[in-house]
Amino acid sequence: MPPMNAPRHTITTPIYYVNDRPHIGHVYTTTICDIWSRFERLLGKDVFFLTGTDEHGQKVEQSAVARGVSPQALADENCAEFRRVMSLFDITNDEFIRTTDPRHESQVQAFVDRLMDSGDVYLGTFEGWYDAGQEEYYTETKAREVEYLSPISGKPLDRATEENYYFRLSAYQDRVESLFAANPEFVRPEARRNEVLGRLREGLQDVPISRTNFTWGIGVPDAPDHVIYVWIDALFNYITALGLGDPESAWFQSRHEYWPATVQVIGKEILWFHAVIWPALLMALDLPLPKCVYAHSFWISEGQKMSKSLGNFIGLEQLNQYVEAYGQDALRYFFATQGPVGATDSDFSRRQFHETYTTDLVNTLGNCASRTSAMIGKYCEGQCPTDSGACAGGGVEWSQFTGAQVATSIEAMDRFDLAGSTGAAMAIVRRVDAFINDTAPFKLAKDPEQAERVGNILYRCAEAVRIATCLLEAVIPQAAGQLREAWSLGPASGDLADACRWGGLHPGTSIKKVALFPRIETDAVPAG
Ligand code: ME8
Repeated sequence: MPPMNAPRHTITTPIYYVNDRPHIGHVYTTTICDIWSRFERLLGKDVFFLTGTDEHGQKVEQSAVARGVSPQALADENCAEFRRVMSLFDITNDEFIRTTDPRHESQVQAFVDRLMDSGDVYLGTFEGWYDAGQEEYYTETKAREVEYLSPISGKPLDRATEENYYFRLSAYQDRVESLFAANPEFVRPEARRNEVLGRLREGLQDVPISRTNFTWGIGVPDAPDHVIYVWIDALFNYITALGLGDPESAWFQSRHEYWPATVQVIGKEILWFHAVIWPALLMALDLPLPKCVYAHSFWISEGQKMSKSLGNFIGLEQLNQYVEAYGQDALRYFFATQGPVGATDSDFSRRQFHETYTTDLVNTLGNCASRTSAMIGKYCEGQCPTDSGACAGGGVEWSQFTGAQVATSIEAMDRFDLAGSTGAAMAIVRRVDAFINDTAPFKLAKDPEQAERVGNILYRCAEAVRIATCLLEAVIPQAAGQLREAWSLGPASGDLADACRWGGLHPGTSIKKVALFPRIETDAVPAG
């Protein structure tokens, strides 16, 4: 439990389409949000971590027809797969919302009602282009730009003429521009923000918020032929999950203070909806805006874009093989350190995965923890030695050095720099390794007169490894738990900065030998 009055921190993932099964992209976004959530909890924040499934729309209806099942049956089946992701990858979400939940549906209708009353929604005729795969409408200008082909699937856009309800997005041009001018951090990373600013300059046009040519969706209040456009339905999940559309509800009572979100994490392909349409909808409803929309880039696979036609999508089965061979922490560590969190895409390759695991987790962290605890076992009877403070050689001012790395690691995580944060923790471990090699306690231990020095060296090694592990706990919770257990460290304290202060490890503590990361054969996971 976070302390009373702990600062709130709300983090969301996109809600995932149930027309298909989960794949690496879904697992990635969810996992990095899990890492951020865990890290913020370790800092003592009161975190609300939201994820879920996007279950309406033409795509789901069409997939259901193709499978010969009802849309709800397909939604139930694939939603169960997405829920499985949460348990398979030890995701600590606080809520899993489904857009077919009646509590979501009634709130969406209430929001649309409010928008109609305020004049932000009106009935009009849409003429333009439609990307059926993405369920996204394009204006003539934008369609021309993409040569009338979907930038995602490559399939031709459909010409669309429809009587729809429209959201008066054009009325929000100035306010959205001011939002971006006043909040340089509203969209991150910078490259993505610039992309949005470029498109904003072309001018905002009203967007359809209802559809009439299928039925699998939430009905527009008092308009039986219309269902609410899936994107509008989906965006509202972020606030219906907190009960904002129903102030009488239990969800509202216990959760409304978690809005606005601290960060809404998405993939770069759905940036426009989140960076422009979403804040304009919130403005129209007089609701606070999220502090930041963070759009990460894409995983590609063995150098190629993943697509169904190439059949190279990394799905749950394959990810499971990685987890079974290398462990859950290995996948999380790979996502955190090698993932496309910034503005460029990342390649998921077996070779790179194996190398990262072996170099960082086996040879560095695992080896260092095992070496240190083995020596404490051998030379200090398995008890944490005392540090007399005398010089032990090796040229490291440990308190200062780890203090600086801890500050870097915490500050990097605040900027969503997962690799930077993890790197600062691993730098501590690497320094310990070099320190052991430089001071050679295993040689000194042969001389009884050097016992104090050996104790000093080993205390410093163990304490530094403990601090690094505290910083890595959100990324590799299983290994951190193992080390806590073996080194009698007790549970994480909820004040990470304090837990990482030099001297937290008490002399006399029982330190058992740990083997955190086993060495794995190169071809542990079969190709593709
Ligand atoms: O777009 N690499 O759902 P979706 C990294 N329902 N992440 C990827 C990825 C890849 N190659 N491919 C997908 C939808 N993702 C809507 C969202 S939100 C109100 C509605 C991740 O099932 C990334 O987070 O297509 C992307 O935004 C999300 O999956 C899209 O999931």
